[in-house]
Amino acid sequence: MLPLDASTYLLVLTGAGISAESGVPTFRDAGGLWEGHAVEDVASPAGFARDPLMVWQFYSERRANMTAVAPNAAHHALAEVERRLGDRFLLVTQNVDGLHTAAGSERVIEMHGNLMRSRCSVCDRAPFEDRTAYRRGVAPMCGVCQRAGRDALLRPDIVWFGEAIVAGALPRIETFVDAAGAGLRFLAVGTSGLVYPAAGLVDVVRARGGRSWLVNADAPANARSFDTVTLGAAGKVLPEMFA
Ligand code: BV8
Repeated sequence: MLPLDASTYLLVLTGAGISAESGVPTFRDAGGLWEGHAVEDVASPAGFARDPLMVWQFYSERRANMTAVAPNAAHHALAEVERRLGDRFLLVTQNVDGLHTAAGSERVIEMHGNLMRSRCSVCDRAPFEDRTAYRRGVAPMCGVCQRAGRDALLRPDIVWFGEAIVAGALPRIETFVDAAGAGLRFLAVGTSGLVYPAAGLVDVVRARGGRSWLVNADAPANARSFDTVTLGAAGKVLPEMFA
């Protein structure tokens, strides 16, 4: 159980595992998204420069899959806890599937971007909602650049390996952790603990004396960093977890 009281500040980190029961494939489980793809080929600037059509194909298939998925009980459980804690709750997700927002969560940081947005790979136009930019075999181009006489590819509004995470994410987390003081509690759900800086959040919390919980289908790389580890499916464990 994760006790919530008047002094609790709850920081939550989620990964692909929280969306698994919604039918969204994880990255590294058998049959996961990366199966058949070298990560650096589809989730890195070099991979995009080398073969933008292959990268657009990879992300467009994931966008198309999103129309058939919905938040599960784990997403809804976190939205309920946010309603109880208000500004003493902060949800940081590595996921780009938008399911936390769809479940009603508002205090959400999408640290790796969002699958349903695109942005220009050259100009600084704002990222925009884009569900259909890609037609098989044609890499979408930026209209703003075209009008300025430049050829520039659009890209998914996703943080790739080697790119800085979404601006402002880490300072917002630091501010929350500072405000929490002795009431700081950290919950990680459905993540293999392999990707930084997300995987290092538990260490940030421990350095402040905060207590940490992990809910995961199996023991991930950084399991030993957590005070309490519950192995199980997030959709089953989370609804029963908060006292
Ligand atoms: C950066 C977008 C610096 C793509 C992603 C230290 C050493 C070596 C390298 C580094 C290092 N520190 C930083 C790096 C570089 C790199 C990194 O961490 N590499 C790793 C591989 C070592 N990090 C970066 O590049 C980051 N940027 O550090 O920038 C910088 C600073 C300034 C200026 C320039 C640069 C950026 C990382 C972001 C990469 N992008 N995603 C996309 O989505 O297509 S990462 C990708 O992995 C996804 O976002 C995904 O969310 C993330 C992590 O994976 P998980 O979510 O954990 O998913 P996974 O499948 O792995 O695990 C699922 C888990 O769920 C499993 O454990 C499973 O058991 C469990 N599960 C399954 N079902 C359930 C379940 N649990 C509960 N219930 C269930 N039902």
